[in-house]
Amino acid sequence: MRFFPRAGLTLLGALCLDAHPPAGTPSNAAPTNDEIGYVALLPCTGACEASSSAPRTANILLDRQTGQTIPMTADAWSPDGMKRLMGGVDILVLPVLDNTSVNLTNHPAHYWTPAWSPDGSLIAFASDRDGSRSLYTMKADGSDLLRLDTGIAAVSQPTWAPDSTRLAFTCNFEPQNVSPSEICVTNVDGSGFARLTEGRDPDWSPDGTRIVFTTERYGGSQLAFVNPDGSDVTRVVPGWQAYGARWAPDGTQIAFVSILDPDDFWSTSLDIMSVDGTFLGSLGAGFSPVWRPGRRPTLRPVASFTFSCSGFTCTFDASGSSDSDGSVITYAWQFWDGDASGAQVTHTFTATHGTLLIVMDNDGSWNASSVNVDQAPILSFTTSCTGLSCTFDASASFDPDGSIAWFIWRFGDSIDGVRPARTTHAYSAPGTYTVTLTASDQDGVTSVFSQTVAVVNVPPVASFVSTCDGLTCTFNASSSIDVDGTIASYAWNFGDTTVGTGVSLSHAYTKGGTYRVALRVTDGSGATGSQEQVLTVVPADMHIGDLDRQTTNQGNAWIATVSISVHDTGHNVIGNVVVTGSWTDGSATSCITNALGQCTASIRLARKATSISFQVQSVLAAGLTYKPASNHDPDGDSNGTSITVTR
Ligand SMILES: [Ca+2]
Ligand SMILES: [Ca+2]
Ligand SMILES: [Ca+2]
Ligand SMILES: [Ca+2]
Repeated sequence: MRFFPRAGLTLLGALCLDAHPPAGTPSNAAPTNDEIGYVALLPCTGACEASSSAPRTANILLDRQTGQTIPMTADAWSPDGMKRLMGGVDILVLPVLDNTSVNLTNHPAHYWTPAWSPDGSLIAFASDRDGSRSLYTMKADGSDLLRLDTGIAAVSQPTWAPDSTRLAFTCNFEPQNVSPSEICVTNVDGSGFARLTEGRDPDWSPDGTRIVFTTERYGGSQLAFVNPDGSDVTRVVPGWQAYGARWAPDGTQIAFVSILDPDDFWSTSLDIMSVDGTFLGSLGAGFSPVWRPGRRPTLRPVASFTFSCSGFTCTFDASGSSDSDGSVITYAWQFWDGDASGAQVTHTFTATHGTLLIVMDNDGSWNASSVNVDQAPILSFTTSCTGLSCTFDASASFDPDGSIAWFIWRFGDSIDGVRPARTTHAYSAPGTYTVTLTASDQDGVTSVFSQTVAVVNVPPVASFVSTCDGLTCTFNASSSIDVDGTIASYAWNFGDTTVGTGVSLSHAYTKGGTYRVALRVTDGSGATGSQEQVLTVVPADMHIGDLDRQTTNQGNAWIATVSISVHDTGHNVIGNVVVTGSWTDGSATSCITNALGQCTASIRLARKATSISFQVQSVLAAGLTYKPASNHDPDGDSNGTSITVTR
């Protein structure tokens, strides 16, 4: 749930509210309250998406006037804004832009919430170096360590009065936070200890009149003010769920963490308000605000650099950076995979190539410039076409400082796709095409390369086979090929003035003979190929399939009868065939076969004749050839050509 609508408020909108420089100062002079560091919650990508409880975080320093952010971690700043403090296993002091730290404590323990006194002389902090979490001060060089509290179970978050004589802090009088925490104060010499009121996380106003803190007395977690003597506790904005308030250096604004969803620790917004509680805007999801103090209205430097790369090694030169009212004193480089300092640096990258230059002038003003020096892939490809089918090979392409992650091929005929370096493509029609190759390296840096390819169709090759059964022939042209496409049509001329279409078909000739059969095939691009073959068509055979004999007595005479069966090549009976034969007495006879392929020849003989033979002389039928050599008799009473009838 969200307690207050954020409609219309954006980061930039909030920045505009105090972006006006004081009268009489240069237009690009840094105003007060312009720099704030915090832990930003970043949109989650990759592995952290698996866990909603742990978003990606980044410690950044935001320039509210320019909107620039640079990576920077600081728990607190020196009063002049030129050094950073960081707690942890020791207290470290670091310059603004590099991480060459000086260890102020050198004692194995935990150190929390260091705070530099406004006069620059002391650093207060909480530590368990003596057991319980106690309040300490030391000089800014780490000497003269002094433990201030006694009898308090736990201490944290010291904050200095502006005159550097007193400290307010969070105190607990029982371990494990059994009782509510309180705001306590003490003089820097350990005297004047007082318990002010229930609360935690105090921050003393720069003018010394008030302390802002977090309290639970109103329900939930809300912000309140209290006077340094413990009087006049008032809510900042009644009902607003928030914690972690920090005064801006000039005391006119307060940064704080708004609780957007009390059930989700990470659902926070880092917001700014004026001291009267007027909401000024949000910096986005985040927490742990730390203002950078000590800013002076001087002109910002200009960050500028050139670079040149050879493979993974790049040389950078920032000597063109400048500061018109002072001088650039620090050059800090932040690479994706390391840091460097100095006006000229050489860096050998291991992978991606994001580079950020931050320059700071003698007043502590900074500016930044970033560039991705990742080099784009260098592309080329060869083309080899067989008719409409082309092979493209971009395997000679390379990335000078990485590797190519993917290729997109555009073949110029509206067919595109992510494909490997070597790919083939079949065009549907001949022509000249512009082939465009796009490639990206592993960091998303892309290149584009195009060249034209002339695609010429290869005509199809016609080929066919034929088989004939008598006058009926079948033709098959499936052996025809088109190497770069497909055959669209088959046209036949059978050589007897008739034509046909189709890859395979049959045709019945009306008579035997020699015919010139022509096939013409056409591919999808209209190119043709032809083949002609001479075809000899032979009518089907016929032969005698059986001779049978029969005798009939007629007084002193008898009748010899021969039954004749005529078959074709396939041993099918054939009707309407004229069979002519001769008897051994010299007489001739003929008959015409019926639908069963049979006819009979008879002769009347005197009784004294004991036998007579019949011999087939000719067999005649339209379109069929008599083939005597095929004559046969299945029951063996003849040789198929002649038969003897015995009385
Ligand atoms: Ca300057
Ligand atoms: Ca690259
Ligand atoms: Ca073709
Ligand atoms: Ca027979």
